[in-house]
Amino acid sequence: MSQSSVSSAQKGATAEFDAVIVGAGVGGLYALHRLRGLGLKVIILEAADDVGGTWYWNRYPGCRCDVESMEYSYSFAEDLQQEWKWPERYGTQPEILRYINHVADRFDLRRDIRFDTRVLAAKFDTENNQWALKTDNGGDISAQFCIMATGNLSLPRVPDFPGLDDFKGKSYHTGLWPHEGVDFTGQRVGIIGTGSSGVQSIPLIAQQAKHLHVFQRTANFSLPARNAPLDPEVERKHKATYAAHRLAAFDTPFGIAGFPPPTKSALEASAEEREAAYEAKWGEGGSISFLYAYNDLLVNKTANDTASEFVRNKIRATVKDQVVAELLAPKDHPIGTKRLILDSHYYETYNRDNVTLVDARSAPIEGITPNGIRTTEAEYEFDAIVFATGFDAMTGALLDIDLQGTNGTRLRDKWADGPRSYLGLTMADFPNMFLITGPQSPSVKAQMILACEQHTDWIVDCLTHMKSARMSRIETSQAAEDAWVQHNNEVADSTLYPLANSWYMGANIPGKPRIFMPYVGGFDRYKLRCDEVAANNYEGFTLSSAETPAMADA
Ligand code: N01
Repeated sequence: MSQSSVSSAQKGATAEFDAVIVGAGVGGLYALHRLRGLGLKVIILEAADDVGGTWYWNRYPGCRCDVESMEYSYSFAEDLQQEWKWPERYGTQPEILRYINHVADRFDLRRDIRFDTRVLAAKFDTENNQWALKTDNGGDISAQFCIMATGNLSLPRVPDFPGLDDFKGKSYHTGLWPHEGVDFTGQRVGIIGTGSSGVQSIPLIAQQAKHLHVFQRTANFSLPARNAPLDPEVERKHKATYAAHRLAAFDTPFGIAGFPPPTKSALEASAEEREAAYEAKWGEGGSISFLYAYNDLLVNKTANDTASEFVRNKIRATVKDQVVAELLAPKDHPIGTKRLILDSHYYETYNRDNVTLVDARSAPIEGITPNGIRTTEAEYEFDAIVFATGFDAMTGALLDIDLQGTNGTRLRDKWADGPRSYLGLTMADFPNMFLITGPQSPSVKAQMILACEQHTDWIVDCLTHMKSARMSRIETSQAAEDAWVQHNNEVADSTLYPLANSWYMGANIPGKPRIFMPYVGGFDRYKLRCDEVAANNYEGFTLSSAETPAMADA
């Protein structure tokens, strides 16, 4: 059911707006709220039939956020954060979606969202300084500004296995989970993938299925989340200083306050000290906490080895079958260089009689058969297959839309060798277009909601400045973009991150250019740079009044 409140008269004709936002996830919703506050005529175009973005689509069993619920929420409205009650330390998908729906209603956002509308293409009309967007439901949109809030992990991907369409049972992708849920009771289930989605869903699917085969190509590091009901006293204390805590979060490397950066190298500590420190972090739960045990875990391989081996030993101690334990113990990448997973009883699940780990590294999956999955060594029969195979991350959703800027520049050509942006916010040849948490911004390496807020706030300040200066067009210089891309790469190369075949590197998509995509110099440093750019009269940008008048007064 479409919940679009945009009048049907606008469908089929070109509707004109000051700004169009693509995507009604946490980024797009906040952008709508803020741009409306500027008095602009704004619309969101959203492919789904409701709000929520990633939290709308990912409804697999066990789906929950790996950032604590008191942090993973909007900071912009004190009343909202004081009133909302999170039941658990880490929010479940249904709870987070309920929160996002509440925000949409509370700020009356739905009336400016056109649901069931996928953007197919957007082209910049240089003469009129307008973005012209084509959608799949017949209605075209034109707007002076275009804000891409399309998400970083929003284009699900099933590998191109031969025989995919031949499978006679049911198949599911974790990122496109049926709304009514799936009951695996009594079924033979195969799951492919052991990233965050696989690791979260495997323990719950195992509780239902008659038998679960897990196809693991690469073992991943996972820490216990230590999820629990939110302690009322913790909540009370947090809320007593919520506003100050949020402000402080903007000045931290991950956009989360309360984790003082470590000052000591792992190599300065004795083996006993290190063991005690890791043990304490293991007991605490949380990935930042663990990786903050020492200051060099993400930059020094020898230091990292000590933390990696600690977790491998935990896996060996948890999983009874030592052959299985050794397969589950990651050895191909330093801990933290792939997204560090938080789980609830993941490794323990392999002690169940109805769970079998299949090593899809030594015997790769050759294809899907009518009855199941065939590897180079064996055939397996299933009633259902779950693809926990991830996303075309960071760039996929943007490249899925045929974006065309000035001089006929297509994004697909511009990014053929990897993404290029200025601050992950804008791109040369794409005037008046802004990215929310685009590649080469902290995005997935920060608390995502805060990252969305920071980008939107910057854009709103920029548009306010343009309005007062009676400017109608902003474009990024090629030199500024080149310098930022180079800086992004240099920062990544000073860390261990590029050592992992991660989706941060585009490594999960065959043929995708290998470039480390998120900015890992720290959210705090990044925000300072964005603020500096604005304070230096929008350094790296050209602002002009071009052929059209500046934005109309509200
Ligand atoms: O996807 P992934 P995800 N044959 O890309 C395997 C966020 N998230 O959906 O590593 C066999 O991590 C692939 O194997 P390999 C979070 O940022 C957050 O799990 O490429 N296997 C891998 O094991 C996360 O990092 C939360 O060798 C194949 C798996 O599929 C990101 O989303 C929850 C294969 C894909 O793992 C993505 O997580 C969920 C093949 N041909 C997600 N192709 C929380 O907040 C792929 N694989 C907790």
